[in-house]
Amino acid sequence: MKKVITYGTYDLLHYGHIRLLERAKELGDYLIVGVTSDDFDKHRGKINVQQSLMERIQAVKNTGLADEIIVEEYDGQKIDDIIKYGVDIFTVGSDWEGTFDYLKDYCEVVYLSRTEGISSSSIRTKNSQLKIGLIGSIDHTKKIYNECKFVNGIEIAGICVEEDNDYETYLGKNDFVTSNYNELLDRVDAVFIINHPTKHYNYIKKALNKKKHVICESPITLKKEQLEELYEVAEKKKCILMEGLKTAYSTAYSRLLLLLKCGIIGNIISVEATCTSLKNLNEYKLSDIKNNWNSICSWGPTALLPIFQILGTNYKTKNIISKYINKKEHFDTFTKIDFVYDNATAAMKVGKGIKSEGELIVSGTKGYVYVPAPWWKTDYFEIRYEDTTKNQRYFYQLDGEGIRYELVNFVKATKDKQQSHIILKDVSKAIIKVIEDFYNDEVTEIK
Ligand code: C2G
Repeated sequence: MKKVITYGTYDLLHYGHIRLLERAKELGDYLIVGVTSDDFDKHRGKINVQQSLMERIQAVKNTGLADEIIVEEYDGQKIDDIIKYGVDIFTVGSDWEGTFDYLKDYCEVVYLSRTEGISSSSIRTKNSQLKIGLIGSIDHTKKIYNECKFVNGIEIAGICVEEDNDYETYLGKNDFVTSNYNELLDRVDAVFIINHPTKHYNYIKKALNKKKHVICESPITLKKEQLEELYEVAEKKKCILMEGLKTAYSTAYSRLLLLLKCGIIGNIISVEATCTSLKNLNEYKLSDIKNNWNSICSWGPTALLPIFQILGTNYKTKNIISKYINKKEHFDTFTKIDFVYDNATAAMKVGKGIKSEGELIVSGTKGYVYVPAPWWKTDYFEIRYEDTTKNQRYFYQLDGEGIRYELVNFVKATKDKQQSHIILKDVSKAIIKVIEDFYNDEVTEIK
């Protein structure tokens, strides 16, 4: 009996896939189809897959062409499978021509011509093309602008610039650039707001009232009451209002949260998060300070995220300590906040103009988690124990600092018409409450 094996994601199974499976089947007597696991696809940079592994397996099953279906989970598995299943022929579409020649040491390799004019990407793009507008400074919008190119189903329909000389960065391509926010809103289904936090509330409200979905760089507002109001408007207008906090969407960080929930380090006693960046703040003039993000807005939401997601939002007391560059403008160069919970404690340190080790440490009764700097865009963490032979290291692919996954989540939320569950409203509200208290001067100042 001649055994044939082929692999694929088979997302939104289409005629191109079916033709390939038919021809693969004809090469022998028994066809094994390897369907890629969700993690493996993420690992190899396929982040736009819309169907779950089970849905994709079912679709392959429904073709009636596969005699056996297996799951592909790791690099190099093809060699293992060929040996394990006694495979005679490995086959795949011609888009992979040459890539799998190394398998010739184990079996025959056949590249079948790919069916032109159809692909999962084109179906995904056709299904939903979310027209998004970007608003904010060049530094901030440029990153999002670049990452949008990697996400299916999203298209930049315009950019709202704040400074006249920012035009040039975007013009010259097919970009629509304006300094008029209303003009931008009229062209889009959704906006990504990345301008100064003091402007967020008005910009979000305007967008939601025009029934546009919103993703806004954290902090969404500077007052808890305003955030609650915006959530209500979003609900009334049936729009998505999503927190733009890229760390929350990264695979390593979200897997870490799950492991902690499983009790991998026992009861959690302490969470410590530090985020800093160094800029020569002596150069800041007052006008710069007004336009710039202070430490608490730049880094506060990120540093507070693991505290509230791990320990919850019901802390008993907190103590904010800040060092200012300009107290009147609330421009802190460094802020440290200690939280006391019933059974735990937490601390965050944020700074612009001071530098510290940007690590995340979670301590528990059985062991601790160590996420090395910069923890907010990590692809790696360690679970460490007294008995070091039990230590475990975890690696996950991180593309585009997490922005790419954030955008995928946003597109999905707008398509499903369901707010993303990654950052719960309670967590967002707790973050804003801390920032509001900072602005209300509930702060111990150090000179
Ligand atoms: N295919 C095709 N014609 C198309 C689209 C896809 O012949 N228009 C083939 C691909 O060449 C592949 C199979 O259908 O052999 C599955 O395609 P995908 O789901 O896109 O999977 P892919 O990313 O190509 O994974 O380990 C995974 C494999 O390497 C292939």
